Amino acid sequence: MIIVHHLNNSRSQRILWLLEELGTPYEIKHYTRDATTNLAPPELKAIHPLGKSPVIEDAGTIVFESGAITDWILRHHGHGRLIPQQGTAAHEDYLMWLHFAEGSAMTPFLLALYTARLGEAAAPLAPRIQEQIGAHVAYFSQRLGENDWLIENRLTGADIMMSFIAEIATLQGLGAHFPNIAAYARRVQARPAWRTAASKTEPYSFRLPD
Ligand SMILES: N[C@@H](CCC(=O)N[C@@H](CS)C(=O)NCC(=O)O)C(=O)O
Repeated sequence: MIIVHHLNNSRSQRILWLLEELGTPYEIKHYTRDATTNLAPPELKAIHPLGKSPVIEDAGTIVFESGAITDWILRHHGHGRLIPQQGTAAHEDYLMWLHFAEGSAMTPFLLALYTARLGEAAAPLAPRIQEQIGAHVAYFSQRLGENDWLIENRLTGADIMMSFIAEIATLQGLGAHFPNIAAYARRVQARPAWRTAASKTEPYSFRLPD
């Protein structure tokens, strides 16, 4: 059975959601952030040297990096679900959006998180960081348009990955400028599979208020 090494209030939540969507059996090993530093506990380093979550174990293989984990789970357990057929333009699109989430869209959000610790010293960086958050979310919003989901307007692994961007963008108030992203985040969190995953890990600090 798949083991998910899950850190509370983390990007690992979307992996649990994916497994619930597929109905794939899995076990959660829970790790709790340090109350002062908010970092993962050292035990996670015994699973993978970086000590970050998500990490999964599947039949003896350790898989890290949530985009790779999403793709792994879909290829090995999806039976063709939530992934466009290989060789199609939709599959290429799926790969681009799968990687865009962590490869690009997260970066300005993380920069904002870290530079916030600098107080006034962060002021020269703030305009560029905010402009980049806006640019990435605007691109996401433009691509989504009036659709429910990113690729072929059906749920895929690309949405599993982009769901976290939609959640943080909405919680940071960007939904006012990009209402389709706020609606997308709510669409994600209204899914029965998402709610089942959330019920196993509550509270989740990126849950949108009802
Ligand atoms: N790009 C990685 C990011 C992994 C990551 O940084 N996870 C955070 C939680 S969202 C973490 O484990 N932080 C704890 C720490 O750095 O101590 C992925 O998507 O898997």
